[in-house]
Amino acid sequence: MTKNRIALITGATSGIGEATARLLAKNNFSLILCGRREDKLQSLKHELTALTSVITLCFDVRSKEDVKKQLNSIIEEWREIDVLINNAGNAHGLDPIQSANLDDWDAMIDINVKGLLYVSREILPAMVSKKKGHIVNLGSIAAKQAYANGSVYCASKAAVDSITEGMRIDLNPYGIKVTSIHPGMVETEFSLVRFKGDKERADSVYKGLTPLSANDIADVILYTLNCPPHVVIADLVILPLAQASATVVKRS
Ligand code: NDP
Ligand code: 8X3
Repeated sequence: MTKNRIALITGATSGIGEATARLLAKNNFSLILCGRREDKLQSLKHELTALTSVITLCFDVRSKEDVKKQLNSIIEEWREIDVLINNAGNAHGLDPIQSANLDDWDAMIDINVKGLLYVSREILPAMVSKKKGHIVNLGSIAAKQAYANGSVYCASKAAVDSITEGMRIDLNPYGIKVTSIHPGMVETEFSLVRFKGDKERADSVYKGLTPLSANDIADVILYTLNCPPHVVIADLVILPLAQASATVVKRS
């Protein structure tokens, strides 16, 4: 019997991360689930333990110290991480550059960019020493095209795009795969977080169209993880049929 691969997923408590955890659990991955909501981590662990081995780590990716402490607390038998899915992230606010909230900017840059870097920096040395591994970074259509009132979210995802390209270059000598996934509109808690709990405004984002689901993106992530050893899916944009670009959307 082949050994399960170990996948560490950040942002596993909701949306794309949670759907990916569920799918990988059914496809021969052991899981390290990360997020800030301990209750959600525990209920997902409880559910998925019927399918695979699961451990959880509760930390905020913004804290360099916590990231280090939590990732270093992983016990020996879980340390050989094969797959890192850098998914934790959100948009905070949708406001013009001249009047946006500075705390929203800090959140997006600290979580989406610096958090991804902190987590990667802890995991990569072991992958480099064993010359094996796969990093999947969640970018966005917003990485490719800026849109009105989204400049800093778009910039944070453009930074992820650039970091991903750089990672692929730096890790090329070590045979480590690096994949960027850039979804368009996916209905998750994303808009609820962006609009600070305003459900009506969040729901209106997806009105009159069929958005992608978190499962659609999980399917794509699994596909990238199951390609033959010599194949790397480097950069993928996935849109719902109704969406032609970051801003062009057909609604009924
Ligand atoms: P959700 O809001 O549903 O999930 C976000 C996840 O990130 C949660 O599990 C949350 O967990 C975690 N997270 C947020 N902040 C932190 C933090 N400071 N520390 C640790 N974990 C954190 O959104 P999605 O599933 O939609 O988003 C996942 C990724 O996909 C993000 O990077 C997003 O930018 C990207 N994306 C989403 C799109 C969409 O339309 N939904 C489109 C393109 C890209 P917790 O709160 O427990 O910490
Ligand atoms: C999330 C998709 O278009 O709201 O990254 O920026 S979008």
